[in-house]
Amino acid sequence: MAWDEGHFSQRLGAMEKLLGSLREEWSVGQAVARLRADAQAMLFHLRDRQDHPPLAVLLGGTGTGKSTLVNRLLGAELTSASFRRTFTSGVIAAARDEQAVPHGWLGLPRKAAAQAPARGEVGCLTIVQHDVPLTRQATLVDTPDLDGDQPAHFAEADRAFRWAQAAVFLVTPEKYQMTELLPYYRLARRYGLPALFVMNKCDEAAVLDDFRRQLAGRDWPEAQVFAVPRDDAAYEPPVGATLDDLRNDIAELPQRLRQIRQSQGQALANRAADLLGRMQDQLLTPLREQRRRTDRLVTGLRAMAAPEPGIDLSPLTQQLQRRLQEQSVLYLVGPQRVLDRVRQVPSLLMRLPRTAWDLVIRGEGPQPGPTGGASTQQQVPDFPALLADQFTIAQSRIEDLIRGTADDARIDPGWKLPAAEARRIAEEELAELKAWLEQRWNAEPRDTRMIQKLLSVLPGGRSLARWSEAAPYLLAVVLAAHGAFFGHLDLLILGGYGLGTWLMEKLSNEVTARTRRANSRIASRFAALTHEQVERACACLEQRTIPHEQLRRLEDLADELAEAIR
Ligand SMILES: Nc1nc2c(ncn2[C@@H]2O[C@H](COP(=O)(O)OP(=O)(O)O)[C@@H](O)[C@H]2O)c(=O)[nH]1
Ligand SMILES: [Mg+2]
Repeated sequence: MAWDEGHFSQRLGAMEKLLGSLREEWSVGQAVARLRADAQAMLFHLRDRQDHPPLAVLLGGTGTGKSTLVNRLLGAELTSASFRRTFTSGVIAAARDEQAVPHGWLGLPRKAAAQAPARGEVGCLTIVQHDVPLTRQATLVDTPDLDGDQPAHFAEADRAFRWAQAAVFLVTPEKYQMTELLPYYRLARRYGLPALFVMNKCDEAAVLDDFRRQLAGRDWPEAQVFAVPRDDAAYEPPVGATLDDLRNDIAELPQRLRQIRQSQGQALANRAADLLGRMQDQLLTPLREQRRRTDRLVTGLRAMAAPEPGIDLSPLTQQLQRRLQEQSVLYLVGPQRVLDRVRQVPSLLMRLPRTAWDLVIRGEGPQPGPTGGASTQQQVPDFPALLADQFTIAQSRIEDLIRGTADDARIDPGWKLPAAEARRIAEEELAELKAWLEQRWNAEPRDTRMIQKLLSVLPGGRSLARWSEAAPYLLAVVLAAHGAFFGHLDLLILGGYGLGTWLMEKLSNEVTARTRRANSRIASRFAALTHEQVERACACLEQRTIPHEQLRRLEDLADELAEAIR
């Protein structure tokens, strides 16, 4: 494998910076933070000048005796051992002095231990100073448990492994068959890490041999295995495998690292390839997928806001149409005379909306309440409420679309405009229409007779003292007869004439035109509001998605890195 280490290191530095600039809300879980830490670890291995004692990391399951072993090796109570499980909570380095641990090692803030034995802290590197011959040769790093039930502990231990310059794997006769460590044995081989294997609490030769066999099957046929006897056991470790031997081997780590330094190219390339693979799988692929989903969603949402003219498949408008029809029909069919006519022409009934049908056939109103059907018949269509409802429906359609892509967690609940804004559109337009009608009523006495005649045929018309009070009704009629919103409704044709049309004839052209204008203004303002709502939802989605430009930079850098190890 040709391996341009210098170029890779330089580009990886750029990648590390870029990862640091990614906003948390674009990313996929903890992936960015983890990969960034891995990139930093990789950079450490590429750039380390080995001008400090090598960092030997102890790794093992909970209660295997990592902390106890560090203390035994160094002959002091430096790190807290406990029969309580998962006691060590953060990485603890037992070092000659603080300078022995390179600046930025682990990519975590560091703290000098306030007292010994130290317990460590999640997210922090604790350094215990202890100047003895062994710490001049190697810094011993105690870690939380690799197999603990606490994911934070596992992450700490895994991080320490990525930054390690040598590994001391610790097992017990009860635990050596557990699977947690196995992948790390292979990785240590793949990354060219000197590794030492220790069976702690050992009480018979057979388990040690079995452990050796297991290691041989995991890329370590020539593993250096040590045994520390259980306190009360009569067992004696074989020659060369005692605690003292282990201490000597740790002390020889600097020479060993110097010897293998020249042959580390392949190991570093392996590390680099793994890092890139993880970057692709855990970051680039999910980000790319998320970017695609957002693009599709935004396209879908915008298409919803602007239906093709002439083709109205939108359930949104269909529903508004139906509800207006019901309310208008209920209103229009109010007079008993009209009901009787409808009953005489059964074919017409088929065309009535469901609510009107119930009213006509069974005499039931749509909302049975204390006031009963009669008052429902006389209710003027409530445009503001209808429009607000329609807006809420539009919002739930947006939500459905987003949910459909399982992305709802990504959208900030603050994207919704208040439905009252839709209500206000109708209220304002109605108020203007009313004011206009009022003015006509007062200024044009010649219309009065005609208007009074019209009001007298309206259901409840007698109680409508002024024409302006019939404004919502006018809107319903004009809407029905001219289809300002939704195309022609052909509202109700009774016995050969359209009621809507018949009523329209009784309105002056001027009134009709003004009312139609109110209709179309409501329609266009409602469309604008819906558009704004869609844009807000889109903006929320965009905010949660990596921008195209940033994603491209990530991909380009990843390609360059891949190029360098090819
Ligand atoms: N009998 C015996 N107990 C040990 C030995 N090493 C550690 N222990 C005990 O095992 C428990 C866990 O040890 P600790 O060092 O905290 O394990 P860690 O979780 O791997 O750091 C403690 O109660 C230790 O006293 C050993 O060699 N023999
Ligand atoms: Mg411990």
